Amino acid sequence: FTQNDLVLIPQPKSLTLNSGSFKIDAHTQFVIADDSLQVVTGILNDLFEKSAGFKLDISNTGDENTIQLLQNTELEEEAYKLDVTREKVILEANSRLGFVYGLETIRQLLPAAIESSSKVSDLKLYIPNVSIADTPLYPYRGSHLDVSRHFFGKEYIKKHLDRMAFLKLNTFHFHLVDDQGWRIEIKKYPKLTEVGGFRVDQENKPWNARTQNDPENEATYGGFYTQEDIKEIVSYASDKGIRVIPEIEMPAHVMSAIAAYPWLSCKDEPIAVPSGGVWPITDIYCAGKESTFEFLEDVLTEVMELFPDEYIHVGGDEATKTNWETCPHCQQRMREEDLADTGELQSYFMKRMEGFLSEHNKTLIGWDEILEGGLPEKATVMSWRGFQGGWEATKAGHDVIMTPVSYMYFDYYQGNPDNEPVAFNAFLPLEKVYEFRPTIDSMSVEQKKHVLGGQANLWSEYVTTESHSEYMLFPRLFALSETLWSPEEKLDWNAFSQRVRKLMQRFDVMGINYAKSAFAVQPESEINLETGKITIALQS
Ligand code: NAG
Repeated sequence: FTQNDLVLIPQPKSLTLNSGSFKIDAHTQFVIADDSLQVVTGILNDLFEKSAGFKLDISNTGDENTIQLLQNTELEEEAYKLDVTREKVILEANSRLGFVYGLETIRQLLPAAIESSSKVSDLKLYIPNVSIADTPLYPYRGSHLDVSRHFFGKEYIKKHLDRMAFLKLNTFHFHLVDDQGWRIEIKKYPKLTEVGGFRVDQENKPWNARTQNDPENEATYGGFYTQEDIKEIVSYASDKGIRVIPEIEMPAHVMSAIAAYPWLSCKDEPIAVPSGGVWPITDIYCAGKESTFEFLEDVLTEVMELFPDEYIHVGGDEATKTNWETCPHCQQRMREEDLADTGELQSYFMKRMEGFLSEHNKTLIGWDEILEGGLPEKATVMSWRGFQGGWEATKAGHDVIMTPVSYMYFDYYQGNPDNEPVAFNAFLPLEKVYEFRPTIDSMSVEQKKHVLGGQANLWSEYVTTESHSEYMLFPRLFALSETLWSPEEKLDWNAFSQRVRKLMQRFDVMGINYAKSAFAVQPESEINLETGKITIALQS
């Protein structure tokens, strides 16, 4: 083995390649001290079972010809150490996460053929002798999927979680609510999914050409996750060391909820779940009526039961407040609470939600619009309209997750639009993603500590199928993974490109789609600082 044979993404913090290798055969055993680790051995065993035709036995003792998972309480939560020698493999970690990452590293060190779904004759399972000490740069390494604009079933979500674990991403942001579909069962409000989960099928038309109101036709396109589905997804993720953060949008991007329960809006008039884009979105929750808050607390109560994570995302983006300007309930609320404008009314709304979540030991996350009119006391900000919002929030001592459109919006084109599937009209090539750094130079050391990491967002207006979703995600998620995990001095575009090309071959064996055009263009583009959007200027 030479250094070139090691196709690891993300690059480990430190790695030494020694001569020789460890050979896995049908007699190799996993040794685990703690039975709870049995589940993580599946990362390799499930692959061996299909491609090699055998699984490794799991034992509590053993020395030669073993892969040993040893607890090391001195290591940080996400760290691991891997020592491969001719005799055995020692993987040390202090938590399930560390073991998952170590096993995923072993997986990437093994030949791509192990990913085959059928038996490979003459499969050679050699792991090069390496000594790795690894730990991530940032604790929050996220991937977001919008399942509202188009619905993706739970089996696809599980596949996505596998791929996240493969890339050592640890947080799944589940965008469950938007105008075009409410995707999570809420027992107290069954119409949210019965009505809000379905829309008139206009899948034959481009997103922006769909009519908004089509009462003539039946609402047949859609779907939702039952509470059982959600539990299954959350537990599947947890086995892979991935936390799941649900997003329950408010006060805007909620036409699906208003279609189910019109009394949630200021106008209390029936509307339909839109089949395509709506702009501006004037149907938003009424911030004056108490019933809105009772509803949201009920919904969040069920959501908190299902998602054990500390964070609950409550959206907050792009709220057009024209209804609030004229709604008597909202106006009365503003007088009573002494709020100067509707910006402050949104802030009041979010602060109430934050208070409720805090009482239940949850932390609110919101898009950076929640800064307007005053940030709730303990909120974490997801900065999407650039780095500015995040920067402001760190100054005020708040934690931040950076997801700026200019680097992290995977619904944008990654190549020349003439050759790409239709996407949002902006440009984000692979190389640009690789330039992503979650902190900005002008931040103080203290501010930088508040930047928990970054996240790529895949909005699904234009993404209608699973294979298209994969196309938008890969290989750009490779770049995200490495920029959030590997030490900055290890980030090298040329070396990374070589590894991406090789990992693409592995993806071929895994049967995962990706943008084969990823290297076809250079990021010769201009960023509009006002909107954060990139003007496409291509160079073939
Ligand atoms: C924004 C919207 C989102 C939309 C996306 C398309 C956020 C926080 N909000 O306009 O609903 O799908 O961009 O790129 O991104």
